[in-house]
Amino acid sequence: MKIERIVLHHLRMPLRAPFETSFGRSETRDCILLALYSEGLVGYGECVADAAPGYSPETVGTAWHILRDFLAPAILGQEIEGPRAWPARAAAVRGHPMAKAGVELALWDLQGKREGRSLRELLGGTRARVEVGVSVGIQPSPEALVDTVAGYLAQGYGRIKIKIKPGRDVAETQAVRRAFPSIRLQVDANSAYTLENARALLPLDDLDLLLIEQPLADDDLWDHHRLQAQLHTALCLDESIHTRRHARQALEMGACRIINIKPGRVGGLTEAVAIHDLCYAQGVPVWCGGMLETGVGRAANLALASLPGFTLPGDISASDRYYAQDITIERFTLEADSTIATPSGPGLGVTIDEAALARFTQAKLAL
Ligand code: OSB
Ligand code: MG
Repeated sequence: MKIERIVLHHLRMPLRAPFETSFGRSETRDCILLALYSEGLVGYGECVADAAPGYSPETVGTAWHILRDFLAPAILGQEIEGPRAWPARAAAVRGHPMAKAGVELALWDLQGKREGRSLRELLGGTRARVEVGVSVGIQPSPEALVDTVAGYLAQGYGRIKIKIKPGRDVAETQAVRRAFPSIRLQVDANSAYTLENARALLPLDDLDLLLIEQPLADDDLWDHHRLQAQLHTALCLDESIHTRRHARQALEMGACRIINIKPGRVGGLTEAVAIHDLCYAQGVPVWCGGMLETGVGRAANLALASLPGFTLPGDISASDRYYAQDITIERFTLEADSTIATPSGPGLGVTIDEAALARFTQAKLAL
């Protein structure tokens, strides 16, 4: 396919409720929507870099620069066989996985539209519906957290993840476990602890959690190995895993027993599927993480999570958990069994709501 034109949109969308993690609190969510034009079709991709470098070093600003000055010139006006050929071409740029993943996703959407096949089919997904959970931000008190969790359980979410940070961890998790003794529960620290102060987390080991996500630094596989050796509960890595090589080494080292796969963090769906395949072959459970995606990124995550190794529920909540107004016409809704249907239309299977897109666009660049 020949890529004739690329348009970048910097979006800022109001969240329905503020989202607080160990690295900060947001009331809005920024991202870049990419549109790649080829032979009468448009493919869309979402670059999940946030406004601030809290979760990862990338931001909307760095991704805009890398897309405009390096990644777009590597593909604009040129032929490319398809999305699987993109990682090799993008390899001249070191790092910046979220910027790269945005382009790759638009290429997957184009390929699906050309062939009349859904992204799920292209990736080899096997399920028409995927199990999902909800990621609950840090709340003002343990009581407020229990109330918030009760609300999501009432909506039908069958798995709850709560965000923790030092001083806002054990009492909160115990309160939720006491209120709901049998729910599927997990916690996410977003790298807020050191091996020394992670001792405070040892009481979590008695709460029958599915996993403890990324307690220690993003660049620290070894201390995750040391912490895992002190716990019965499985550690799950998010921020530490950027490539299939990291995944292999983390598993060999015993730094985790579960991996959270996010296409943006690993540079795109090709690498995401490779990490899935590696884990699936070893019987290691994976699940699809989330970055508060719009309907575009959400459609992709649903397709990815339909692969057979995604045996734990994903952070892929219904559209209305995040946004009163999304940029896709399609909205993803929760079924009674805590699943969401994977889109079945060609490519991502979503249509852009042009009025909503215009409303949320802060800046636009046509290349
Ligand atoms: O660590 O999984 C994370 C959101 C933004 C950045 C990092 C993370 C998250 C979430 C929310 O936990 C997942 C979602 O519902 O999209
Ligand atoms: Mg996480």
